[in-house]
Amino acid sequence: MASEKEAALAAVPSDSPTIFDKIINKEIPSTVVYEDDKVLAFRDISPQAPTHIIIIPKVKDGLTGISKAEERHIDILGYLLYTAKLVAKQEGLEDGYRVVINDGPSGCQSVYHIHVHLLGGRQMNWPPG
Ligand code: DGP
Repeated sequence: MASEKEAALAAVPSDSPTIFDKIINKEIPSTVVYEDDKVLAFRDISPQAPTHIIIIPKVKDGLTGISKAEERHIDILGYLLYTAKLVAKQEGLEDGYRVVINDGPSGCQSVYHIHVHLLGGRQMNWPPG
């Protein structure tokens, strides 16, 4: 299996449907930890921490990544971050956690449907790799 970096460098930035659409539509399985009418949160297939959850908007609306954000996306961007807080509490991450948005090849983004990574359950390092 390619590393996350290799996957990111191989990914072609586009607004086409991604694997996350299949997860939203339940065409492929995922371990969902939170869902409402706006967002879906599920466990990452390649966890980088004991808790590693991906939070996505159900409607992409052109928001392939944070660099494509427009004013119309402000509400959903806030909602994604608020959901990260809710899920962190649900997961019992009381000592802290990390919230990450990768963008573009240099940011190690491999899936072009904006997503927030919620990582926790171990001591994080700084700076990140
Ligand atoms: P990023 O590199 O920021 O684009 O993160 C994409 C993440 O998505 C990566 O950590 C692995 C995860 N991922 C990719 N495909 C699947 C999948 O089919 N199922 C699940 N649960 N996670 C996936």
